Amino acid sequence: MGKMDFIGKASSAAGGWGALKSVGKRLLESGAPISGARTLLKANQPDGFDCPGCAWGDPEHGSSFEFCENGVKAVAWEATEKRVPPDFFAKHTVTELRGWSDYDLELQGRLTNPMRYDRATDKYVAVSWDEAFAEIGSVLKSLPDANRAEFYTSGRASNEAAFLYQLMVRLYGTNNFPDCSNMCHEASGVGLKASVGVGKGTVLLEDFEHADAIFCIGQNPGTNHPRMLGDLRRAALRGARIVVFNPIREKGLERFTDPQDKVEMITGGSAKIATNYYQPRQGGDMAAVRGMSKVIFAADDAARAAGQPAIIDYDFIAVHAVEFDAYRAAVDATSWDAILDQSGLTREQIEEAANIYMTSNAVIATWAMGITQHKHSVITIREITNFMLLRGNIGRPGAGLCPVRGHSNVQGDRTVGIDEKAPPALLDALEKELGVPMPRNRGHNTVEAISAMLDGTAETFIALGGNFLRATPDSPLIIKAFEKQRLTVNIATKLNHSHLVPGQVSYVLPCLGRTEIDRNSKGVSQIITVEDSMSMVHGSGGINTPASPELKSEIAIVAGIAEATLGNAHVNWRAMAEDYDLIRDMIERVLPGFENYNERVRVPRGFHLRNAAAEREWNTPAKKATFFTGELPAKTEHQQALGEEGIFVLQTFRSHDQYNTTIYGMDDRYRGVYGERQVVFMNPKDMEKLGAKAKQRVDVVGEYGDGIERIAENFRLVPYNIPEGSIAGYYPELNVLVPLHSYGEGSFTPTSKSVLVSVRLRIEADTEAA
Ligand SMILES: Nc1nc2c(c(=O)[nH]1)N[C@H]1C(S)=C(S)[C@@H](COP(=O)(O)OP(=O)(O)OC[C@H]3O[C@@H](n4cnc5c(=O)[nH]c(N)nc54)[C@H](O)[C@@H]3O)O[C@H]1N2
Ligand SMILES: Nc1nc2c(c(=O)[nH]1)N[C@H]1C(S)=C(S)[C@@H](COP(=O)(O)OP(=O)(O)OC[C@H]3O[C@@H](n4cnc5c(=O)[nH]c(N)nc54)[C@H](O)[C@@H]3O)O[C@H]1N2
Ligand SMILES: [Mo]
Repeated sequence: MGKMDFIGKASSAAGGWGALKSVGKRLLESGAPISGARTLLKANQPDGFDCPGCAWGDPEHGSSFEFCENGVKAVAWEATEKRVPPDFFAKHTVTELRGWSDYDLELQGRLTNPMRYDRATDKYVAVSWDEAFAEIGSVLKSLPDANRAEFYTSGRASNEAAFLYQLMVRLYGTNNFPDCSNMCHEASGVGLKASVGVGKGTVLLEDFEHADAIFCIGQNPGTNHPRMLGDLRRAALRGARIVVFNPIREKGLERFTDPQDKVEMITGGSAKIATNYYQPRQGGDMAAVRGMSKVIFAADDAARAAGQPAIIDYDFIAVHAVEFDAYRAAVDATSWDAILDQSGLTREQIEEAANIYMTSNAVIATWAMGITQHKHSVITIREITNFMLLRGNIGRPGAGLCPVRGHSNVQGDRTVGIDEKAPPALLDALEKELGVPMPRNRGHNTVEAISAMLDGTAETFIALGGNFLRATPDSPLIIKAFEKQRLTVNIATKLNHSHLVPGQVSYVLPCLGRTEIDRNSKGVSQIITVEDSMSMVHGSGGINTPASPELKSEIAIVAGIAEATLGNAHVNWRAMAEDYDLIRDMIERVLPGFENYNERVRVPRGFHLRNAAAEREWNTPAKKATFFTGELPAKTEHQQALGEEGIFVLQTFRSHDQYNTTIYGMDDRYRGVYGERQVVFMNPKDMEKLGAKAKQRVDVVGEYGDGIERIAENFRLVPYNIPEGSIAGYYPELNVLVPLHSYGEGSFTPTSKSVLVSVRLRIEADTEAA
């Protein structure tokens, strides 16, 4: 402890030896030192498995293993040799385990047997799969209304598992599909659909080789998409401008040592990533982008007045877009005062960034949670799209929109039907395929599911992966919601807190992970498929022996529940679980773009799912790319915080040693924090105002103003290069402060990046000396 990184001391580059050291350490801790290394060589290879880490694309050329520190951790964490057998549960009551940390629970290793909660002893007890399926089926059959059950999905589920799951749930009679995407890129889907007609990114990985500028807005790829750093680095080295917007100076975006580059590793060299780094206020991106558009309009006016070529691509706009004049009017009506106050940037900075955009032929815009987890995220994404439309930067080489997805198959899960908004075309196709009506009403998203679980209108919760209890806002409320359920079922690889707040009946059903060989009853191994952020669909087959002979694949588990609940009248569930080709055949029949699915996933790298917007075909109501023409938010939370004494806007983000609620370790190397997670990053000027010293212990108190007391106790202040009035700390520890009913307009995504709080100093005795 104590190796804190203070302002201005961005000591070394991201990646490099630190990354290698960290990998070795995590491999050892995860209990996977030998088989782990072998397993790694097969990650993201044509004949191996898809890395269960992030959703960044795989390179077309070069078959050599792309080293990724955090991919290694994800693989090693799954390929551990540690086990959580029935014996483990015999030794610990659920009440006791609830006192364990997220880290300690998952560290115990892989679940091995289906387990049922026994209320009398407060312990999980092993059961047979048949008993589990039968009881789950009988509870589901007994519900008076299918809409009283919630079916959660986390984004690791394969296309096949997710498709079969939505088939079961819709045949059962509901569209209640809360999913991790609701907390993640929902706003990107909603915003892009309205603007360009497709809720996905329009670029291919190859486009990063041709872009002249890459605007990287609100994301931390050094930690969360390390393979993206390789692409950014290659772009930077060939002279492309990398323009970063992030309130925090993230080391991974500043310099990167490529662990693949021997010379760099030996000489201690590194490449600069960001050519321009802007630190806007929290939630101030829409204003920053609108400011750039304002500069572009002015420059375009001036150029044309002087008889020079236009800067705006009027030909593109005339053919492909609507609402351009109204957008121009909206930008004209937005004052520089509003732009500068909301963005927190100077006019010179905005002009400089706009100049890079104007002088670049091909531009890519990427973004992630720094954009999506705000109240105004949908319109911010639409504003980014406006900005890109101005020079026709969609649908040509080296240019386009790139929401960088989180979970490795979250995009695929949506494609194959995990969607509470029940896409009519999919429902029509399913009805045609099965000859039975599908539910047409809108189902519950994550926030609505929690509300229904709390108010008693939902009484069963089933999760295909994930850690719903820890990933969602207002942690104490979620515990109440779980306790009220008649049935809770978690399909999982590792033990987590969602398993430890059982409903009246509760099951934990252990499944195979991506890294493991998945054999059917005849011993024939099966592959699954996934879709990455660039809409590439490819096959994935595990190479490790399963963690326990009792494990079933997610597909087999879904099929087991489905058969027990619905019988085989419309779907032969068992046949599907025996042969995943049959599932793919059905996907091919009901979804466009999957022609010759079984053939095409068996070629290296798979195939690209057609993206209409990338081909300049606009599936919006106007059949054109549609400019958003509204105003800036009246006031962001950051502006509100700056206007009120003692109020801060808190963002909850990821450390370098975690995968969402999975905690690999206690370090956050790039931010200079070691050995602890209960920290809050704060500007030194704010610390001074508070009268706080470095390492001072504080409580963070929710100031949402709905009368609910929210408090995160005993965190340590870390002075950091972050805008005044803004603080940051780690999820899920700080989820106690995120209000369930504060969510994005039009997206329902909890506002995990703009939570109003105050900070109380704890008594001096608590403050350790440096
Ligand atoms: N190793 C690892 N990889 C992961 C994950 C993981 O936990 N660990 N999670 C996966 C998942 S599900 C996801 S969704 C992605 C998440 O990937 P990211 O979106 O990179 O995740 P966060 O850690 O939430 O980082 C948010 C970044 O946005 C910045 N930010 C916050 N607010 C604002 C704002 O208002 N404006 C701007 N411009 N920036 C802002 C923060 O400073 C931070 O750098 O990563 C995926 N990959
Ligand atoms: N405050 C705050 N809250 C957030 C966020 C934030 O930035 N701030 N980010 C949000 C985002 S972007 C997301 S995506 C969600 C994530 O929410 P989730 O996807 O629900 O959470 P994870 O932590 O990824 O889930 C971890 C668990 O998944 C299980 N698991 C791992 N691999 C597999 C597998 O192959 N199959 C199955 N069946 N189970 C598996 C393990 O049991 C593990 O404990 O959290 C959201 N919550
Ligand atoms: Mo995510």
